[in-house]
Amino acid sequence: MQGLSGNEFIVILTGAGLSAESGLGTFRDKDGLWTRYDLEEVATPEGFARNPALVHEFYNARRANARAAQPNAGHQALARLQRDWPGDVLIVTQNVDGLHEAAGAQGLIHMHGILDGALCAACGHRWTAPAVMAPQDPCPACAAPATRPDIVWFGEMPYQMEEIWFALRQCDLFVAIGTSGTVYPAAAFAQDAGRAGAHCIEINAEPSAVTQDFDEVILGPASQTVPDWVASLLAQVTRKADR
Ligand code: BV8
Repeated sequence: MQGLSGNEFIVILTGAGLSAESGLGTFRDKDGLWTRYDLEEVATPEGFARNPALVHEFYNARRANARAAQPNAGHQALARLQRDWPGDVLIVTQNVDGLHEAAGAQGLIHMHGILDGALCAACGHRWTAPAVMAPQDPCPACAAPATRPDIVWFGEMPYQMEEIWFALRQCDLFVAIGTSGTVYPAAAFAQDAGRAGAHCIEINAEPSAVTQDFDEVILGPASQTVPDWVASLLAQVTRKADR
């Protein structure tokens, strides 16, 4: 996108494809998580009620993988954009790993929760999740054996939706990176932003299920396409500053 002033408000939605090159699996690619686990069993409140031990096992394994992973050039480039772009840059991530934070991201919303978070289903208390969580763990605040991963499961309200919808209505540029466009309400964000006048860019390894909602599509691995895209934006700002 050319002709940017540098004051544009940019909202960036990220998905599992951004963390894929950090060694964390995606959900719907070949060998993806949902090809090996039944989503209904491990990512719904009903599944957790039926078999909390299985769900904790699933998230304990992902928490260990995520804690051992490093941010890649895509995460680093987005943190650089937040530092060097004069306008605001908000990252809304569907990812539950901590790789955006590890790369130095500032304005960040984890709309589907975080693996490092634990939540008490009885009193709502939140704390940093231990490496291994188990069904009978007592809540540190109310002692109820009602602890769960602080993750948004299917059928549950994603976090900070009012803030996200407000940002989508205000932004000049909406960019979706590494997400298949199959999970709502995130899959509708490009439509929401485009309807409010934003220019929408999709950055992905392949066109998503909602690719038609975007004005521009950049295909390739995020560890290359995202740094290139960020460099092209910052070059416009630097050129202006040099005048
Ligand atoms: C909601 C938990 C109401 C964390 C996740 C019936 C009842 C209730 C709800 C529904 C229903 N039917 C439909 C719904 C809505 C439902 C939904 O959308 N279902 C789908 C399956 C149809 N949504 C919900 O239930 C949501 N809540 O609707 O509540 C409501 C609605 C509006 C407002 C308020 C309330 C809750 C959804 C959250 C569920 N939790 N995960 C965890 O375990 O991780 S979702 C799960 O999928 C992940 O968290 C992830 O966020 C999400 C999307 O996956 P992606 O990130 O896109 O990953 P995916 O593998 O799919 O794609 C990877 C992409 O990367 C691909 O495009 C690939 O090409 C690309 N890629 C791969 N490698 C690279 C790459 N790109 C670049 N470079 C690479 N190297």
